[in-house]
Amino acid sequence: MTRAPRLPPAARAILGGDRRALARVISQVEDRDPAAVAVSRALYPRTGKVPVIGITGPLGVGKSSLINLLVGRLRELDLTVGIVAVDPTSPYSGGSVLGDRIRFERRSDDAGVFFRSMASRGEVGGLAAATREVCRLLEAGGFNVILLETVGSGQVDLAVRDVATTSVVVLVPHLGDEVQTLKAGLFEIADVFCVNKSDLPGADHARRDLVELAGLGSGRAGWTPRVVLTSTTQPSGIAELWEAIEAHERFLDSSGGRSAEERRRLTAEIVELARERVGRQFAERLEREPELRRLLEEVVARRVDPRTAADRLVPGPAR
Ligand SMILES: Nc1nc2c(ncn2[C@@H]2O[C@H](COP(=O)(O)OP(=O)(O)OP(=O)(O)O)[C@@H](O)[C@H]2O)c(=O)[nH]1
Ligand SMILES: [Mg+2]
Repeated sequence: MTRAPRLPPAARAILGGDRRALARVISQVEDRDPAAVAVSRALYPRTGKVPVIGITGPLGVGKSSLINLLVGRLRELDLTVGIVAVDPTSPYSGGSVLGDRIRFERRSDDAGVFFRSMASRGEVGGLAAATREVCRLLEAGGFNVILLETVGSGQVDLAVRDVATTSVVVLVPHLGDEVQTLKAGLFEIADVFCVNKSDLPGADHARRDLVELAGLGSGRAGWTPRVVLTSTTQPSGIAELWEAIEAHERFLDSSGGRSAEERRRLTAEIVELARERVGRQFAERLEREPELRRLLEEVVARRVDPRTAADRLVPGPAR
């Protein structure tokens, strides 16, 4: 008979619903404190089952307001919710993140809701891996649904696809140039389009545009993105937004896409972690090892080009 390996105390505390332990380990993950590694490792086999919903879109479209109402809806459905807000610049420094914290703190007496904001500290690399780890910790802490807010700024939203099971792209009426941006990037990641601020004029027009755009794409693996209108100031569409998200989650199960997507995301995570480590090792070696330092000097002197030098570090077919 095999015994389950003993869990580190912090992992046991998290599984037992200890929110302070959860908060502490999340901080360690953010700080890349090696203390978190054993905890994450021990909890990993118990994760990967809850939906992670990415809520992304340009600045100020109402992502936090939507999350606030979605949380209310999920609590009505008796689901517990972990929320991660990824701030691409700096957290706790005023602005909307601080505002979000204050808003969410009103729910701080509700043990079914846990809010956390994370800093990317200007580096996109590593962010997806850290965010995934935090989502897994929240899952281990017993939350049924994870909501992930990221500001749409190119690379960060693309990273959302490496974390979320369903990605919601939030927009507002009068898309204009945004539709162009969508074609370039956000469009590829959307499982659900949410036209928020539908209390403002132009919402129906925006919906028509998006439905048309959504129909144009081949749809990822047979899914045509849903388009939902919402307003948080004159609350409407929130139940529909959750239904659209659930429909996509059900689609993942019925189409077999869930495991394929998880496999893709985990591949991205492993590659990201390995790339980070290998990159650091090579940078150190180029400084330290005499032979590699000479190679670097050759590149600096323009006698060897960077690609040839990289080929010597990592032999392989040129691409
Ligand atoms: N008219 C209208 N205004 C809204 C609606 N939802 C949000 N707002 C307003 O839009 C502003 C931004 O809302 P947030 O929820 O902070 O938006 P956000 O996308 O989280 O913003 P960032 O995190 O800064 O990108 C606030 O002033 C909200 O009151 C809506 O449905 N209708
Ligand atoms: Mg926000």
